[in-house]
Amino acid sequence: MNRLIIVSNRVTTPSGKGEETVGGLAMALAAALREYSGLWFGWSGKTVTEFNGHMNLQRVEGVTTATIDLEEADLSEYYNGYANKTLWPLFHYRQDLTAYDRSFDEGYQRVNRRFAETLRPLIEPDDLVWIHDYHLIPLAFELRKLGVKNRIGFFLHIPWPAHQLITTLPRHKELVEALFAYDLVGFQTPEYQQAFEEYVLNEADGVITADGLLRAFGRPLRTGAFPIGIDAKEFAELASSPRAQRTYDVMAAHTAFRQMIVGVDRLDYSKGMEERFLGFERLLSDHPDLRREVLFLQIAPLSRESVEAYQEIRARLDALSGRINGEYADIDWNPVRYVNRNYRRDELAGVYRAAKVALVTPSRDGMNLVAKEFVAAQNPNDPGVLVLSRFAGAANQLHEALIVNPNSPEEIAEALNRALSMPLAERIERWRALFDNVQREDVTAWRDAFVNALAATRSGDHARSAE
Ligand code: ADQ
Repeated sequence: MNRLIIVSNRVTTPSGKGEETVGGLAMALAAALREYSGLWFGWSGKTVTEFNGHMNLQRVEGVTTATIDLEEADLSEYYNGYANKTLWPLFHYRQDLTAYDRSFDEGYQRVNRRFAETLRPLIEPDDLVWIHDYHLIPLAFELRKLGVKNRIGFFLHIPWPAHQLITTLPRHKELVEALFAYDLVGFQTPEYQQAFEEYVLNEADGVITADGLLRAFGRPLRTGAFPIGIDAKEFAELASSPRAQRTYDVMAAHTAFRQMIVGVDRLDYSKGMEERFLGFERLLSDHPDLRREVLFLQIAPLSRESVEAYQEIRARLDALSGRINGEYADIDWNPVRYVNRNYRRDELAGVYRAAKVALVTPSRDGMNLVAKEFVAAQNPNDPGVLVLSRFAGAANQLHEALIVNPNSPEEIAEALNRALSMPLAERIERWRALFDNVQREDVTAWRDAFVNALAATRSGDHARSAE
């Protein structure tokens, strides 16, 4: 078996025991590396005054990691700059929040070069290299310049935006051309894959060859849709662990038999939380009978706090939750419980299980793992209902959820009302179909599909076509 080298912006090494609070991507990558030998390369999360290329190699819980430190300027131009102020908002359809600052672009290229130069000596001839996400789009291009001929794959965890939107980015063509240095580029859904193809066919004189490859910039590229999943079995087990049970009991006692609606998201403007709060408010105003019967718990750990747009959304959510509580609360009931902290995964599983409804209503989302975790955590005999945005990649698989337009508080309120009164038989029927999908298309299926597709690409195509 080939060694696997995984590269992502940040390296985190979860133990897989349910104790950590890291996000779904980190969990998925660590799981992949436990199966294959190889290593995980990326930024340590630390900064130094001057970049020194020093690499820190470690072996933690069966996973070898190699990390580098970055400079402050790298952080502000690459991570907080081009990645999170330009690509993230644009790829989530927020052109209003997109910064088109040239120095960000330069920092982004510089960090990708630094990644390539430090990673290069670690790559052995038969290694498969798997690069993750929008921070590192030009990495294969930089590695090819240094003579790397290995098969290199890229997986985009966030949406690929519509053709017209990406053309608003200065030098969009260079960004797309850089993707043609890969052998395989994977997207979360066929829709994002098609949006990418459409760009290439229209803007770069691309063609689709007889064997299904996309050809442009003088190079062939295999693309595919690889919907990411969770470790459904592990998550279902976590949901009935003692720690989850304790969390469930605490929640049940404190909700005093009220029906709990839950939302769990990084505090990000793409997650549609404002409209969701308004949807819940609408439910309370339209259904006075429900007022003391329900409560909405929104868990939203702070994220990317040094980026202004994140400070703004935080302030707006603070105000909104305060306003709804001010309007509707009573001396013994608060309709909204809004919490900004992280929880252990087993506690989170207990929270999901205690909820009657999950509100997963991003305005755009590559996939959304919370939707899948909620499904996996349910009690099969009394499952809760998933309300899901049509703009989450997960809606492409989880058809039995109540699908809503996340921009419409009215639709959210209606779906909530329907979910809260759904008969047990319907809840069970919907949940079974959802769980079946979450279990079948799990993180192992995702990883194997991607790695096998990468291994099956013709090694050396790039070396040949670039000559
Ligand atoms: P994210 O935007 O981070 O991921 P998501 O897929 O929902 O979105 O993953 C969030 C993860 O963080 C989940 O595993 C969740 O359990 C965890 N989490 C959230 N709040 C938490 C809390 N308070 N305590 C502990 N854990 C918490 C990006 C893309 C998504 C895509 C993933 C994976 O934006 O669309 O699904 O990558 O590809």
